[in-house]
Amino acid sequence: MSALQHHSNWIDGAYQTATEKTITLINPATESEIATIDSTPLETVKSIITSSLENFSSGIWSKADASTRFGVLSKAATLLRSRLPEFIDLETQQTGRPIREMRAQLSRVPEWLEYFASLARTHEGRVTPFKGTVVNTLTRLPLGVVVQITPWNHPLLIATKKIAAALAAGNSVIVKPSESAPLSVLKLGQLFQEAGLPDGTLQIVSGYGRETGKFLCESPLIAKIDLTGGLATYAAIAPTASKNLIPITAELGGKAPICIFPSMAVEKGVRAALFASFIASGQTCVTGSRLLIHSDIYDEFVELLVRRTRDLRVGAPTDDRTQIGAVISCASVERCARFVSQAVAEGGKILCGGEPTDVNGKGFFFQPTLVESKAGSNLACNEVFGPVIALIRCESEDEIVKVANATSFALGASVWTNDFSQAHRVAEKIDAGIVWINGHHLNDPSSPWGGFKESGMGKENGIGAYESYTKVKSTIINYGQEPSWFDDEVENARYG
Ligand code: TXE
Repeated sequence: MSALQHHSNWIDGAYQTATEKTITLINPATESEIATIDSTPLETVKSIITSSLENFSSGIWSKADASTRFGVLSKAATLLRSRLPEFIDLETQQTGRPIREMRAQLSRVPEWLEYFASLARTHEGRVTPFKGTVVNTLTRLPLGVVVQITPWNHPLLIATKKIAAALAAGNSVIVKPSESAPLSVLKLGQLFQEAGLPDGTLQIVSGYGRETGKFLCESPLIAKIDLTGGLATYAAIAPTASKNLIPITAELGGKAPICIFPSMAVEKGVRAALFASFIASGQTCVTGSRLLIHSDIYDEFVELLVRRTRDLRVGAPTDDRTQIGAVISCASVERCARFVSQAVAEGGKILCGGEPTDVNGKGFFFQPTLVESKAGSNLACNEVFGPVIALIRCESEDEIVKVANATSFALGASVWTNDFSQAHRVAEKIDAGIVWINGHHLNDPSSPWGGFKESGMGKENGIGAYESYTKVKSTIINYGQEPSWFDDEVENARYG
């Protein structure tokens, strides 16, 4: 029997171990084993779905009034805020991301609970301008049992975004967190119970994506899938979901361009690029992974950027001074290395970094890397999901826009300029779900988040996310006194 702490599934209001079969979690920064979780067998997943369906049809949450939902979600926010340090520690251990990043990110997560609590309390139905003596009301109902498949890069933030929207709308929720970083999400189960959420309304199930996740997504009994993950995962689940008429919100990959124009002070642009590109070691869907720099400032900009990148402090995530932590796995390090060697084979020039590294001989680290690349090359078009950034010299505004739009992804993009007209002109032409002007990574619970093209469909955040967890019911009330059809008087009146 392993001496590691086991973190069980959260099912029907209790931590329950589903199986002898476990998955061992590794701290990516130290390579040490940190805990085990269930690899939940399919029979158990099946009974969890049944139990969630019972929870939904009981009405205990699906028919709870708005003020109850508001109260529970608000209390969850307060509890989370008071327990942030334990969540931050877990997040740092399981992701290998620097503790200073996790502090900054997690301190904002309660806002998602507060925002969706408020939406639950304030969102109103509508009355349409229906013709005649009719009142037509539109009310929003929860969908049913919804499945959320979440990733390892921002485990708590992404799961909380999705859970908050779904619960606010009255759904019963089954979350399958990433098998690489599920610990903080599993902890949410008890927190919601303490906040007053009825048992069985939120189930958190561990396991591999291709087993547990796949089984959940293929169930015809569920009402929606909300996925943040890779395009391959979307492609694996979409055919069955489509056959079962189950809607999917999909937040997939990205290849965000950072467009730097000459009016931007070089110093400021460089700081912006460092933040956009290297936060989370480049493992976010909106990582500024392509720097499109106007040739008027290219040389000066690149010279300073290279110097600053070399100064970034790679180190132990638990050290407050560390700026760059680990990547999630050994496979991730290998993927970064493959991208670098292919970039070189395609004529790219490594300006700094380019190699795997370690901290005290351990860990899955990759040096912050800048590669001068050609538009259209592998590194310029495909997602690395690591700290390997393509630098592309562009001769004009038009070229920057053209290159920015020349990938199959369209999630995030940022435009850096002090020319007000140029900012609007370029932002308008960039095909992406999120365009920042003089900013990057800016996120708020009220602001829709999601991409176009192969970056996915649907939105997280905002009123739209809440509404995507509801279905609209139209009730048509006739208060007229006219005689009914098949009455001669009526037929003559209409056709006479
Ligand atoms: O994602 P996966 P991975 C992108 C990024 C990255 C690539 C692969 O490009 O390099 O995806 O990362 C579950 N049925 N993003 O392999 O596998 C899995 O268990 C149901 C971008 O880590 O998609 C986990 O819970 N579920 C993204 C979740 O999907 C399945 C963040 C995500 O894992 C499944 C992460 C299946 N068949 C990766 N297969 C972002 N947008 O931020 C896997 N899963």
